[in-house]
Amino acid sequence: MRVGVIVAAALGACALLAGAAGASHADAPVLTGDVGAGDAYTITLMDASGAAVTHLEPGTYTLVVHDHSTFHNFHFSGPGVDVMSDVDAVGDKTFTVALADGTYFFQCDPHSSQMRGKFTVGTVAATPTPTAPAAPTRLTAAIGAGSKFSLRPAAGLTAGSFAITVSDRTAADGFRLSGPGVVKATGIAFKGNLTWRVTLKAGRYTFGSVRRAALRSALTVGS
Ligand SMILES: [Cu+2]
Repeated sequence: MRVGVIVAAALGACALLAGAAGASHADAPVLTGDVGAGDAYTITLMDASGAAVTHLEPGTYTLVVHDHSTFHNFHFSGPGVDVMSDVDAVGDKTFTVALADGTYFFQCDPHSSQMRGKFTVGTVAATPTPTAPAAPTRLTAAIGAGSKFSLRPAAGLTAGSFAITVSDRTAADGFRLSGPGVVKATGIAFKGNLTWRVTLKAGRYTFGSVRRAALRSALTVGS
């Protein structure tokens, strides 16, 4: 009788330990912190799907940090959590972190003004991330001797903002671009490089010689 009671108590303790260990490791979603790849001043925190973390439910997570640089580090902090990789060291570190309602921060300590991010957990509402305006599509245009002109790329373009670098290598003609919402031309006597920032709409544009309409090509911009 006495022996039976002791065995039951020991089994119960084992089951409790196994349960706690399983909850904190095997089932924990993985978050991946990445800092300083190629010694760049970049820091990111991604969820298991590869998306930037903006909001999480409270719980236990496995934080895997990839620290690629000897002058950056990954420092993660917030309610109940304060873990980091070493600034001098390169390598991977894994932390088990319990996230509670609140705001969490990650940063590179030596460069915290520019290398930082944050996200919210639980009842704290996510702050909407402002979407950065898309970078303009870069095109290269040229006109040279004999009014020989080019625009690259001149196919597969879709409506949006463009930065067109124009190289006008002749004082006998200029480069012209026109179409919906845009009429741009370099001076005939002008020689040199300049950049036009334009918005191209879906439709048909022409580009080429300022002097001779016959020396122009069509450019179709898709929607
Ligand atoms: Cu840094």
